[in-house]
Amino acid sequence: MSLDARRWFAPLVVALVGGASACSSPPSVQAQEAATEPRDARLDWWREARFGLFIHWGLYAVPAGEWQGETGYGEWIRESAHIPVGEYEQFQPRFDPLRFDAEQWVALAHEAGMGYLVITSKHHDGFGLFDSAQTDWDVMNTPFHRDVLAELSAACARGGVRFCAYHSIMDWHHPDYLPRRAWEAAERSADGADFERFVKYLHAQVSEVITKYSPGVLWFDGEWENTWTHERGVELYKLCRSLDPALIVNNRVDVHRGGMGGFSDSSEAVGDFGTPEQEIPATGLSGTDWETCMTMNGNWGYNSHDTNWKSVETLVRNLIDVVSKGGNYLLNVGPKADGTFPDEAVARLHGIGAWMKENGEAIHGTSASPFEQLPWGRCTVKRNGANSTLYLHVFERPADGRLVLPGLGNELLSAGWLAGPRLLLPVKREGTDVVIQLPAAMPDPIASVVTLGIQGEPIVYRAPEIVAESDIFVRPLSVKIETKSPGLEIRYTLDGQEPDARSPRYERPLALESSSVVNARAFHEGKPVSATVAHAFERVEPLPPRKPNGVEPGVRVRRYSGEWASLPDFSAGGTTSTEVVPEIALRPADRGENTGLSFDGHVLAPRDDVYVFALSSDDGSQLAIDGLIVVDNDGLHGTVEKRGTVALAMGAHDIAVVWFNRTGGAELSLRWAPLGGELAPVRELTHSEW
Ligand code: H79
Repeated sequence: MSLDARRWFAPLVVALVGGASACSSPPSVQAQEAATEPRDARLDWWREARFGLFIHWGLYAVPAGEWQGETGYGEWIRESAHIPVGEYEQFQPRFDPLRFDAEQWVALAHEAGMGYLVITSKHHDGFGLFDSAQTDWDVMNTPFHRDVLAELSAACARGGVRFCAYHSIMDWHHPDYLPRRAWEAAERSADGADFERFVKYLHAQVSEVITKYSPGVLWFDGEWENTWTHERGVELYKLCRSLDPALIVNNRVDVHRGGMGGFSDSSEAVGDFGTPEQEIPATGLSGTDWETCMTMNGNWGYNSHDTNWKSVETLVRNLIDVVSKGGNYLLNVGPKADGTFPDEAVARLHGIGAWMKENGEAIHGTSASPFEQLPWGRCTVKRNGANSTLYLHVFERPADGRLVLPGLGNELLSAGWLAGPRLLLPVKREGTDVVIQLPAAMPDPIASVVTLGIQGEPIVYRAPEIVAESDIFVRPLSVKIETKSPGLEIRYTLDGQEPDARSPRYERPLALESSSVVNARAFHEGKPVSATVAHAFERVEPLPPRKPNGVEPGVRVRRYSGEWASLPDFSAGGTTSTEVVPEIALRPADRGENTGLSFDGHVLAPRDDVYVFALSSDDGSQLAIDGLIVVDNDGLHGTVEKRGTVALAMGAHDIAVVWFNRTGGAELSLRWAPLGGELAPVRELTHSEW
């Protein structure tokens, strides 16, 4: 399932167009069914684990970050230092990590409380740490001559750690991989290179990794180059799942990852979890699985000069922070060329392990905090039969020793320390808050965990959220009011009044028929327990249809060339060619660098309605309907989808899309749907005579 399907019902960028018609009839409401999706049980073990070890190991460990006197390199050394392929290949006969001991690596991960490890079967340099029948550019052709993945996957099976693999799509070694680095084009000609043949090689290697080593996760990367496309991502994802239906695949298999933030921004995207890199999102994303990957120092691959190590305190608190937001933490080690982990990494794994030994229960199998920010630390939660346990991770003891949980509606059981002899702590209720009294001395300087037992699932007094696909509508609009706590009731009004105990209770999505302000508030046991939230929805007049004459099938597209950082004014001229095409999409010839396209024609609205347009592009693009900008997706960026809405009367409307690409990946796709419908490509386009 795509990451975004569950976010579809979120507030959208709304293009308010057409005359807003103030409706005089009173607001009316009718029932509609809400669609819910079960979360995929395939991910259960991974969600339970919450913490994993990333291992970046390969030939780059031999130079250890140093080349010609410069010491700042890591696993990107071949690209960053412009090392010619023939010179880089000289690291292969020097790879002989005689101290490698798979059992020891797995034991270090296990003792740190990690449930899985992800090792580079192949990084961007193309070199494989496994026995591949597809190439000699692998570990079997080194003096070491041992299959690292085979030894590690076997040790994982014995050591209680799930084995997983990272496999780079980008490949700086395979002769068929494209594009070439600009700096090596002269000495490594791209003549005769055939990317389709590379894709076959990639599929063959990925099949080897899956069938020989049974990874729990396949973690792709290097998907951002212009040769990789959404279609290729879908194919690769399907290959993985066909070889092992239970396999978990990250979202970098597709092109929609949305930069280092890591969350796919298209409902088309395949991949099972988001991949923020070197960052922790400000909040979780409900219903979306994600994993933050992070280095312990500044590099993924081993760099002997990198002393920028994070403290054990930072690493443990990062783990807690991530888990309190519903994510996983994948912490990296870059082993040395002798086969051992750097001493600093071992010391940190031991330090984390010491905390996890006492407190692992507050991490493993827990889910996101039901509270908004807590000033003293973080919270994680676990169901426990009919009851729940809140794990309160105290980073900073409040000066008065009062640990306050704001607005907690449950019956309380007991509070106490998680670690050590589990001593009880005094807990009391103060109005809707719960207060636990802490002693003067805290047991753990990194994070002291207090457990609080409560009856049922957490009921936290937070304001509800009003969500709809659009703020404007033509036909009845479905509006949801959501609360994070199942134990709360929501009451709402449509007449501008603050909801009270007599206001209607929200049970299912509202269907608004006229312009209304929805006011909503949470109640518990008959009493209001949150602030009131309000959201205005407007019934609008749709834009009248155009009357184009002499229409022909297809849209007109003009091609331009130029080096831009944002959309230029194409009307200024400089067209290189013009033709009529069936769809607003790129053809292979459009994917070059420094190109621009401008499409124009007519689109046929099948009925009076508000239409959602989803415009996805790399780099920038913009959509106008009847001369009004509906989606602005401008700027230099990877594949990003943006949406907008517009109210259209049945009939023909002018459509214009402009797009440009500077370097790297090139994507353009436009889909649309009436409100509540499923996005589909815009078809049956027409254009008028010149
Ligand atoms: O394997 C480690 C790194 O070697 C690899 N990912 C981690 C897990 C990595 N490759 N590149 N980078 C990290 C940084 C690259 C960022 C960019 Fe982009 C690629 C900037 C532009 C293209 C990602 C895609 C951010 C924007 C688009």
